[in-house]
Amino acid sequence: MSLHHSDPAWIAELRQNRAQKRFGQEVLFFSSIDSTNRQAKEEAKRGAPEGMVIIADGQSEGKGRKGRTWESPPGVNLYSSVILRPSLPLAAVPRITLLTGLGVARALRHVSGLCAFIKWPNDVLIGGKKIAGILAEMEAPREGGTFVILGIGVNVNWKADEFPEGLAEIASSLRPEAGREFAREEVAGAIFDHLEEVYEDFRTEGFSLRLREGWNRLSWVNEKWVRADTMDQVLEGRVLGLDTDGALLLLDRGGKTHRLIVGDISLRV
Ligand code: BT5
Repeated sequence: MSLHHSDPAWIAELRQNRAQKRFGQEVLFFSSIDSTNRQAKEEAKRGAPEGMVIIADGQSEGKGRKGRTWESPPGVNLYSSVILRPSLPLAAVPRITLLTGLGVARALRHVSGLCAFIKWPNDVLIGGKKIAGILAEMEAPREGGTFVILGIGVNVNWKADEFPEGLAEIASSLRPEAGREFAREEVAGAIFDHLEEVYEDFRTEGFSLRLREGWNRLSWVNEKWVRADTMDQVLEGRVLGLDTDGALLLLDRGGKTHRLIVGDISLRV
């Protein structure tokens, strides 16, 4: 397709590597875009198939949760959105976020050999710093065709001294952590492979013991004393792990167990 002529080598490589796979069999690449999640939604509304991936070299309005910004400088990182068409209710989105975290953490371990952990609900950390973030958005148009957009941002070759003010303390990228550069097609390929795997498990077995145990093993917050902001309340307690429904269990000082579905967690020292 003429559309692909100006695509960079790493995208051509990725397409070749994904030709026989489900996630990324079709890759739409943009050298610059506002947000790959926004674009993916548009593609999904036009009927794009499950597994289509939107990738951008840089984003001008990369989105985090709750109106937050995802810093997206060009040329160094991975900004991708995968279109899913699960037959699930809206309430399943938090579980999809958890599964994606598991897939991304496993993929980053695989490509870098580093100990990547999941920080509930949607971050992946290496060395205690945020390397990747996930933004899962579901839409159920009235005319049917429910879809989920899995937005995944990974800091790959971003250099430590290039981080904006304030972010360097809490975030990092694969390059400074591993002391080498990474091919973006490799990072992307590993992520899509691991996502395919967890998503397939989820589809066939639901939120199974195997998935929960896999998640709990890579959880950064389990057994730690945390402060959780759940939108309607702020809680403190020790994290016990995920329960069968995918809620995070928090045991407070008074011995009461709370079930968290959405929110943010910070560690208390
Ligand atoms: C997230 O939100 O972590 C979800 C990020 C999803 C980004 C991807 S990129 C491809 C796709 N297209 C989009 O438009 N978005 C998705 P949240 O948990 O709300 O975290 C946001 C916070 O992370 C910010 O407030 C910063 O503190 C921090 N942050 C911003 N940019 C970062 C970066 N590049 N690396 C690490 N941390 C960052």
